[in-house]
Amino acid sequence: MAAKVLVTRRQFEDQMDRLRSEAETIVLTRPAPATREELLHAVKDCTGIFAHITDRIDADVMDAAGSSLRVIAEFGVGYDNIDTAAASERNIAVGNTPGVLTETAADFTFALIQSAGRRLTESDRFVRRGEWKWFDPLDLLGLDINGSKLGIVGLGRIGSAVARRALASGMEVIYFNRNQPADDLGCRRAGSLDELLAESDFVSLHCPLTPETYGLIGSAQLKTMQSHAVLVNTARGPIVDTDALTEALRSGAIASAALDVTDPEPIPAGHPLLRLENVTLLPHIASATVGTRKKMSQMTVDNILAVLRGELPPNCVNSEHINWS
Ligand code: 8YV
Repeated sequence: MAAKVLVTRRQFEDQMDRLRSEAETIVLTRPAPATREELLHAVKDCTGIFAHITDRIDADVMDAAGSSLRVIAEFGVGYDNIDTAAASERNIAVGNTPGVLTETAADFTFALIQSAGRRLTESDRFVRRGEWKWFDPLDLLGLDINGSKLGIVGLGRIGSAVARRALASGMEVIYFNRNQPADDLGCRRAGSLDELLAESDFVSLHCPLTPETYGLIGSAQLKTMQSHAVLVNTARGPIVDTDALTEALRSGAIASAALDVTDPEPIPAGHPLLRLENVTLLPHIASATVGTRKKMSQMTVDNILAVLRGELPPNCVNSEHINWS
């Protein structure tokens, strides 16, 4: 029987052609993510799944696929939507796309730091509403980038790339990491998360979503931040407690936030965050450039094709648990 691959969202056609040349390829093309029922049905008898952040790939999905399933390839570097322990137990390789989006995500994060500091989205809305009547020297005052202190939570690939941009722009950078990074770029390691939060003018989150980082930034942590401080999240929504953040923004406990990721995602219509002026809300687009998304698609297909040929994915997060011999 020919191998079957499920692609859960529309993707670049040249990459789909690469899959089609080696496997029966099913692409779910309707704009919305697959419902749970659709996913459970569509995975049946698949050898590979080309997965996206919107798919919860847990043991039930793996079991619905059946014993043919050998690879789950995530379109992204973060793979918190995949139960990797369940995959390892079933000898299923999990692939991802590290490296290729690092600089793109860092460009975007630094743009958010600058935009939030200088209140760009708020100022744009002010002009569009027709409220800009005259020059006011005391209106829409922001926070300088140069000379400010940036606290990076998670000095990994993307965190370090953001740190390099910040250092080049005259910021002081401190970081908080569980492990000692290979190269800390000469930045100071904060003794604790609280120390980083208390000292920083800008805080940018770059840790993966794990049970340890779920709700890492809650009400107590937001109260530790300075009232002029800015929180930027381009990592994963559930690292921040949304209700606590909404309250901190409303009460002025912090000055503003810029969020590319939220919990829930998307933020539902009518959510109180949508009524606040001091927050920028973006639709999870940190890696969304033509060049980077094309490379991510190619890497995801590379991960699947390797497995169809009997090899491990070139970027495999659970290789030590896989034994196909
Ligand atoms: C992806 C991301 O765009 O790589 C990641 O972890 O969050 C983004 O780059 C997202 O996963 C879409 O599938």
